[in-house]
Amino acid sequence: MSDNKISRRGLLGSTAGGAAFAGALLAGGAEGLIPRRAAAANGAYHEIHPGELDEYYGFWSSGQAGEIRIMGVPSMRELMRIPVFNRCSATGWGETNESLKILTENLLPETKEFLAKRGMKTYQNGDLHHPHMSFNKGTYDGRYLFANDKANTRVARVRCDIMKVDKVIEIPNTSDIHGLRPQKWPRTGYVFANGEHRIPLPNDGIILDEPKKYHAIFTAIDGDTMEIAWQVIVDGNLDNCDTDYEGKYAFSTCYNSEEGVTLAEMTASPMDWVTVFDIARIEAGIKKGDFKVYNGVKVLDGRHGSPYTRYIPVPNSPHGCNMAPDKIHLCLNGKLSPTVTVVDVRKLEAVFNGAEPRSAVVAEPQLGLGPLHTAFDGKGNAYTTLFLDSQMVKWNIDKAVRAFAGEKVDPIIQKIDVQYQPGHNHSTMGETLEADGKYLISLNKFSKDRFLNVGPLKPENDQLIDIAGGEMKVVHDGPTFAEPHDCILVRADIVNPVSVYKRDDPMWADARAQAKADGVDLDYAADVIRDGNKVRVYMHSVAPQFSLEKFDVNQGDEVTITITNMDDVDDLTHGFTLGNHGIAMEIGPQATASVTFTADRPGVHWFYCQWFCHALHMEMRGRMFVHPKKA
Ligand code: K7E
Ligand code: CUA
Repeated sequence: MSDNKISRRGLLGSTAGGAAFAGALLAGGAEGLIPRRAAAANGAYHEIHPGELDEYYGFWSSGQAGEIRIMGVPSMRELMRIPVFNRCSATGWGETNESLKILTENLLPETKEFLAKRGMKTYQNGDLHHPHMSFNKGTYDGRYLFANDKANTRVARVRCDIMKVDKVIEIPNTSDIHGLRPQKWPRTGYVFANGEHRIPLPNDGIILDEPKKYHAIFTAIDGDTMEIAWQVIVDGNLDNCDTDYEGKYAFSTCYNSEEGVTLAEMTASPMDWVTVFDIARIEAGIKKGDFKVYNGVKVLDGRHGSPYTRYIPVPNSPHGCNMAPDKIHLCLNGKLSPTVTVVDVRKLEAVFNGAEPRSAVVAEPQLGLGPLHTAFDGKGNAYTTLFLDSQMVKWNIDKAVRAFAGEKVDPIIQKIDVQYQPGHNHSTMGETLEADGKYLISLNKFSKDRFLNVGPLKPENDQLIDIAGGEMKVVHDGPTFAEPHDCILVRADIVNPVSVYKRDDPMWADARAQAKADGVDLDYAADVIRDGNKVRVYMHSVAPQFSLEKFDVNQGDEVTITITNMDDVDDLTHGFTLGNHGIAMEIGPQATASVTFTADRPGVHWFYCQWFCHALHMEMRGRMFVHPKKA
């Protein structure tokens, strides 16, 4: 450990840490050295020609854009976007009754009340950092994607059969969900979510500027029901997280063991820690009633001295938390420390039984400046992003362990420049037992000069790195809009979405029930049902026509329009846009979608199909007559 000791001063210089950090950040790496498109080590197999399909699905987060993006890898083509926490103009996500139900049904009552006062049903923004797929026996099972919302403390689930969100839950008692990981073994299971920012519990205004009385909270969600199983109060805060391959532990990095609120306070200590959660001990604690209930959730106290957690010191402000597919090594990325701390999870039982916490640390290689995240190739190698150095470093875990034990061996195998300042990286199947070591993605926060100038706001640069040949080679630059923090790369055979919806999909169960109550057959609907000042308009569509060319409502009516797309052809999506009403929605093949609004604009209003569906798509339209209120 001695020659790995970190001096914060040495790293950041003697000036104020923030200024030095920013300076290093802007310095960038060596520029212009990497050709735009190099041949792959073993032939240019990363070239995907027109008509060819990609080998991997990439699921990209989008940070403050609030959505998930589906990419093809290695072509780096963006294939689709899944609206999650954002409002989507194309699909009507955040506007249709079906999406609003999902977005609102698990908001806390006080959130609903707060939003209603702002004239909102749900939040219109989110900050989605970490998309991860559900697991079965240590590898992806293609069922679900889970993702966090750092901005509004939510977790969402995407159904991978249709690539749409089916659950959004707000997490009580905590603030700003950051790290998120599903359990890998035996299956998902729990989805773990880190509340990053410390707040009072309860956060009701009684405690304000008393940071020592704030808490960070770790949440376990049942991935099948999307209900919260339990929460654990911790010391420090919670940044990123991961789980082991035996279903025993979850891990979270803490960059604020100081429990400070200013930059100086948060970075004061040369050591922070990784918090280890013992899942069986926590479950036993729940069983014997060792919890308090806040907002209906069982909350255990996992602070220092509790049987549920251990705090293993890690230098300084660790960020990424990555479990290697060798099932043994957990890598904690130093951020302000040039090191990655490697914990051997086999030594954790001893730590829970009283061994010194650092006794589980088996390596701490010095890799370069600003290590943020680590990916794996399944061959014993790790790839770590160096934010400040603008580099990717490949190193060998076994060599790092041997070096830590005193052997004279250099674990670093190769460093390459990336353009510029990488945050997350990810390798093909790299967070599973099927890690195959073919490709590595570097998600670079800055693109600077890599693309045509588009103004002060530049895209980011997602670089594809070929790692199959043993040597890292950057083979593609891909600009992306704000701000993919993370991605996963899933072998294409694991993901099997349908092309046409099933008519009995639960997504529109409410619309189906209402239609039944109204005596309407959704499949062949062309009905207008009046129910007091509520009007329910039912249509179906077959390209290029809606089943109603016109319908009448009165000013002030609450109108619900429900449309079923009876085309059952692949790729035949219709839409419904109601002019000058701010309404547009997607209706996929065999799907039903609905929207509710108050008809308050007398006159003729055209509706039209906004998804190009037919040669006569422009003719796919109709009229809504709004009769003025009688004076
Ligand atoms: Cu940006 Cu995973 Cu939120 Cu690191 S996190 S870079
Ligand atoms: Cu239907 Cu365009």
